[in-house]
Amino acid sequence: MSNKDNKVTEENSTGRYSYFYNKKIKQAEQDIKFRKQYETIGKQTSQLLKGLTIYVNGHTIPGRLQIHDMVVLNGGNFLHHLSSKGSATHIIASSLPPKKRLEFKNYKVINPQWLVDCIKQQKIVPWQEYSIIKSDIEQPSILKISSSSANKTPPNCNDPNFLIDYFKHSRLHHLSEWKASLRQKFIELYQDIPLLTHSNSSYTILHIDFDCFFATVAYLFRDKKKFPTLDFDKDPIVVCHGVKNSDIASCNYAARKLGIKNGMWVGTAEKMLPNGIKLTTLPYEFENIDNGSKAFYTILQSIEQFYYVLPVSIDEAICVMSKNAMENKQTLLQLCNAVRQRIKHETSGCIVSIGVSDSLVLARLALKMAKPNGVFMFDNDNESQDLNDMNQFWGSFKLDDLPGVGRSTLKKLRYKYPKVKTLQDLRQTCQDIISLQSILGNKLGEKVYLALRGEDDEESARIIYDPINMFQRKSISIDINWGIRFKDMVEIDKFLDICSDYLVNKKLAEYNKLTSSITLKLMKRCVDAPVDPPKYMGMGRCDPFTTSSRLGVPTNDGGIIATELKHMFRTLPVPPVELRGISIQFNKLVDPDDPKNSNVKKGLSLLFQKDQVTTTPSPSSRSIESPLHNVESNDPHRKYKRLKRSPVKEREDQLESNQRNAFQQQFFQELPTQIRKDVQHDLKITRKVNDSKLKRMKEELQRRENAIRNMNSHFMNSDSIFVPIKFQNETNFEKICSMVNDWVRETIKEKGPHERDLHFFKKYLNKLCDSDRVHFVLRLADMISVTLNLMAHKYGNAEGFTEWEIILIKFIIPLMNRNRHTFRTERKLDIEYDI
Ligand code: DCP
Ligand code: MG
Ligand code: MG
Repeated sequence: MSNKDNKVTEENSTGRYSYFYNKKIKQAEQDIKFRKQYETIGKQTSQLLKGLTIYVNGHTIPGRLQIHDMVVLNGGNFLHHLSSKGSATHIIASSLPPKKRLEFKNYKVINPQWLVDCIKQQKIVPWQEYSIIKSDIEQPSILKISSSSANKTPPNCNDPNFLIDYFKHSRLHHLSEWKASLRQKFIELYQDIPLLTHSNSSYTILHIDFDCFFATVAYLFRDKKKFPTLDFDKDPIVVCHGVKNSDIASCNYAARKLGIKNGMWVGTAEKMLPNGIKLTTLPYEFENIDNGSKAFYTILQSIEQFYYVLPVSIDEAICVMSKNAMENKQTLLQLCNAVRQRIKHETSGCIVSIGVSDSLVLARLALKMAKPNGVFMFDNDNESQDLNDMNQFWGSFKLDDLPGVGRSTLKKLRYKYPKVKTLQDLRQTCQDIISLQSILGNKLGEKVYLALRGEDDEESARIIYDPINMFQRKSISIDINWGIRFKDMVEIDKFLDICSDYLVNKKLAEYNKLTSSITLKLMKRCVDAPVDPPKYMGMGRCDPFTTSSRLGVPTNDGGIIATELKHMFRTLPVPPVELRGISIQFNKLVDPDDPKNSNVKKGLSLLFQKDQVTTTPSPSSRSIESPLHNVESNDPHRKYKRLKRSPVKEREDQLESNQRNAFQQQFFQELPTQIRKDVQHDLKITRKVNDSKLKRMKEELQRRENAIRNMNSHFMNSDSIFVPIKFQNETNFEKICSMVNDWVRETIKEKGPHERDLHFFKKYLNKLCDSDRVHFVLRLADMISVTLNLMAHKYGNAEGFTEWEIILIKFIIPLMNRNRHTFRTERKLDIEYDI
């Protein structure tokens, strides 16, 4: 009985609901009686339709009574009254009026022949073949690749290869993997070059993007025998997994002229075609897409004028160059065209367009103007740009063309300014920041205000000024929203093991990370959604449930993570059979090579071994050790408890616990076998969680944090704990500072520091870092930076000045960054560095 039915009896004991409820019960009883009568006279019955609930809508052949008998005699439930559509697994109808087609469009509505064929073949035949609202039936994308008909074996989420197969065909999975890998490569390539600074914001930005990338690659690598006369410039072409209800990943510009867009369903696109024009659907060419993108990035990275090639996605990059890198606009245009030519040549014909301007937002808008197959340069300088051109430029964009203006922002702007249609209108209407902030909030208001003036807000500009940090992998996740059909917790636990194995051994290992926080999101079938949604093996309508767990200690131990996931699953109210989708995200990724975490992945037993704790000064490891080893006896609360418990009380407790165990045993024995197994399995997991390494790790961490807190208060006031570090035989830091300052000032004017002096200075800085005194390094760096700034006016061109600049940028700042997470210095080092 469904929850809904329970609710009816409890809340509506009288009235319409109870009438239907009682009627339903009576009819079910009659059906059982009828079946028994049939069996007693020796007629054959079966359990073929067990678990199915069938409702008949309207006139059918065979008729309603015949279908009733067929259903009941074959073990199915016959639904006399459709109280909620979710209560029927199948609706049988011969035809449906348009209103009902709409009403039932998300349900399995089939013609009666399906039932006849099921009984004839004594098996449940696929319902899709018999659907009477066929055109609205979504086909699963994966199935379409591997099979052309629904008769093929359905995907099995219990298959150990299910996850890998799923990822192989998921375009969104490919896109996110590519993006992550491009970001990683960027970090490797650019980590040693100095960051750009805000102070010198005279950069030219080139936003480069392939035109209809997937569609072009699919066309270039099509089966030419199958499409001998296909014309990319004239015929509408789309890339998708199959027909009708699959998404269009990319469509060519011939299709766009007809109103077709990326992201549209194929069925919708087909409706936009004029008579006589056919839509060509081509499959994904993942490997060739990858190759094309590699060629694109290789070419861009080889262009020496580009300071950065910032990856946006597989088909899109932002190239940053100094304004002085090109002589004039003409040479810049020549460079753009040369880049376009090379990319076209080396990708066998893929076209890129380029938007050029002096901010990210303008380059992106210019790119829109450049597409397809062009270059567009926009100069935001009022003096050099003709006012008419300026107005025309802004006037050609809709409000949501502006980066940051999504659907909800658009709605707010339209509500406030119903007459504003273009960005030019908005520029004229919103002359001050206040009015935008009052509609959109402070942050977004400022972003839109600046964007309308062609400037980037601080957050957007981070990609230029702090790309390494921005591109650091912050999380790792998987998202499975198709093919999820489990019977019980045992199956789910196995699946979680596979997910955990994939995330740990493939993803964490690939990026060499540990995780300290997990988020699990489950999609549960909505109460009134059909058990099997129209999209074969899809999610259908679902309610999301999310939970997060902070592990406390970063780890890459698959066992710990799997156990935690199983535990998290059990905290969410999602019965296994109702599960339709799973997402798992590892947040708070940390680097195992970071000395702070060096022991974590090996388990905490090592963590507190004195010689392993390399980043904390020796006194700290001593003070960490002692409370840990004596934690039991030092905990006054525990002592108190122990003292208070009398022997009589202990015996009573023991007795009570024995009784409880005996009762549990008896209770278990009386449970049906399957339920007993399930409950025992669940208890095992819970016990495992309670007793897991993770729990011990969390406790250890807590103790460690307490110990560190104690230690801080212990030596914050006592410098004597530090072993003195000498520079030029001096240990007093103030004196060292003054000495270094004189040395820098003198050598700036000349040829820079002597190699040997510099060697000792670097050694001193390294020692400071090793002994966890990065804040001293910060002070020295700050001092050198200030001196450089003061002397820039007079000695900016001196050899010594450049030398010191290089030392600061290439040695001291990277040294601090490497040590920025060291103990107690983290906050201080978050200071914006202005050189
Ligand atoms: N893509 C996708 N699904 C998305 C976004 C993108 O499959 N939600 C794929 C298909 C696109 C490719 O990524 O071809 C690049 O995305 P673009 O937004 O650059 O789109 P196109 O290159 O297809 O067209 P445009 O000429 O507008 O850039
Ligand atoms: Mg593109
Ligand atoms: Mg793109």
